[in-house]
Amino acid sequence: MKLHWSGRSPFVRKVMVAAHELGLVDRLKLVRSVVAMNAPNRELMRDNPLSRIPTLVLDDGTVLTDSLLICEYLQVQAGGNLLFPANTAGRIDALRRHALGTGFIEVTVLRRNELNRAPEQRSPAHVDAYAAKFAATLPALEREAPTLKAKSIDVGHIAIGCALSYLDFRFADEPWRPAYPALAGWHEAFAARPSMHATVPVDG
Ligand SMILES: N[C@@H](CCC(=O)N[C@@H](CS)C(=O)NCC(=O)O)C(=O)O
Repeated sequence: MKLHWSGRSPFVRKVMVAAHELGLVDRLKLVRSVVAMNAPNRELMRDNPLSRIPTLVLDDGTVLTDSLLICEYLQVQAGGNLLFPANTAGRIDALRRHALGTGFIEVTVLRRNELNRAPEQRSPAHVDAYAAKFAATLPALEREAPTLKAKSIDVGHIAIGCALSYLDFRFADEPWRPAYPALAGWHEAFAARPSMHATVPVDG
């Protein structure tokens, strides 16, 4: 399987953590694909017209896009239900936490993109809106800490863990741990997993 990959994408990291947890990482052939919202990658677009990563190309040519779908495909390949609980209540809860974590990644990426624009091109309304959503999500995640601790890993843990590690990678000058101790405690343990160690973000 070919995975359009980048070592700095938190969405790609979700897939890589899942692949490590499921013992499938050796089945992935990583292809470094550079993306930017304002610069479509023509090579990548042959596989994914949306020019987004992660994009997984199966051996029969089928293309899977979106990190959650790719995680679910990997789970099916591995068998079992480690990342997607079999019982309905557990599955809905995992997907609920996944949506919160992935939504946080989306807001954080948008916020960073806006802040990276030249000052005269920035939209103050967007900067303020992203900052407000960012600030409101951290306390919501703090309230999730007991639920996160109740189970070792599923797709919800992966999304929230990768979201928080993305803050450390891109917003290191905005320390979040002092205000959110329960979340910080959970993240410290989660970040110690071999799957997280193996996928530490890299620029370039
Ligand atoms: N919902 C998608 C989002 C993927 C995404 O936005 N990836 C970013 C990289 S971090 C990207 O490809 N951006 C380029 C673009 O949107 O043109 C997923 O979960 O895989």
